[in-house]
Amino acid sequence: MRILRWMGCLMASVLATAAPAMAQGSATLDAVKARGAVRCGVSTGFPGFAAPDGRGEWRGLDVDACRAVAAAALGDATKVQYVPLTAVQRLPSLTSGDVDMLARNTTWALGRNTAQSINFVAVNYFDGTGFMVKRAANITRLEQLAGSTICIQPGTETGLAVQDAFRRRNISFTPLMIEQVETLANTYFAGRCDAIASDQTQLAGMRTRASNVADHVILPELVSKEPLAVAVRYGDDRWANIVRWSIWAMMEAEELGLTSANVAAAQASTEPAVQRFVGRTGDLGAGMGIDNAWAARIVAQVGNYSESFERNVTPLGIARGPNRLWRDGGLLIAPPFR
Ligand SMILES: N[C@@H](CCC(=O)N[C@@H](CS)C(=O)NCC(=O)O)C(=O)O
Repeated sequence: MRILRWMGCLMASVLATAAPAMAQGSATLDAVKARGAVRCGVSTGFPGFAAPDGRGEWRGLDVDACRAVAAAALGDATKVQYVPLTAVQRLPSLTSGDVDMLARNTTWALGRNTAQSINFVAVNYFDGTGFMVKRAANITRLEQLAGSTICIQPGTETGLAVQDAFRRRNISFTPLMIEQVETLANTYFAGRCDAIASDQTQLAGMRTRASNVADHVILPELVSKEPLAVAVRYGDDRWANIVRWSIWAMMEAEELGLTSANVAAAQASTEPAVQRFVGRTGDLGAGMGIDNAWAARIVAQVGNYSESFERNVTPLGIARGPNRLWRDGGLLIAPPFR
């Protein structure tokens, strides 16, 4: 009996090693290659995550997720068509096939996953719902917002988080729902709502557009967890792999000490994990239907997670906090690259 089990085991491993690492087919990858660009759904613009800079170039942490996928799939991080989407538009745009991926400060939530036929592939930022108020209103605690009017964008998880938080405290509020983010911010700046509720990063991003930043306070309290994740539509697992491992590659690079400045020299590294990552050994790209230099290219062209964070999020005055690597006590973890 034991011999039989042992033989079964041996056969399974022989079969496993006999199977070649095949180039896998992906309809989305084929379409991306034919088009010569990744169509990436992003927000209509808030600094830090996705917004055009003074020269019209898209910048931000989410933009870097799009660029990483373009570097991996097409060899060039600039080969991205950015598709700005409001909160209401984003999920239908992904399901309908208008975009290949969504990197738009979108909370990974069960209902969205199942009801909208989309798969979240990796969290690229751990956020939470917060509130911004006028400094002059002297509000420091959520309870002081009882009976207030709160500006919220429809099509977001924010409304649900605020409802739960107020119900839990037995206080009420009047929501003022506005779809266009610029109008939303301006409505708050003009004093037509007492507070604006959103993910904390977005509040910080909006505040940079205030005529006087110091007039606005972001309350320290967060009322929900909002793991912001990159998503693809159902039905193309191989594309999902390219997208998720591209995002994780930026985290893995940080863990391995690889940066845009040193990744080329890392080709000479004797460290086995680095050799695998840069594609000198192993065959990690082949299983996704791409070449083995994909991860090194992401780091060379986009940078590691920490470089992206410092370039995009640090200027908003936000610390790494939970978005540190797991080894530094944070929540970011890339599964092993092997
Ligand atoms: N993470 C939350 C909120 C995300 C969200 O869409 N927030 C709005 C509030 S400001 C936003 O980013 N708008 C930017 C835009 O519409 O371009 C979600 O996934 O529902």
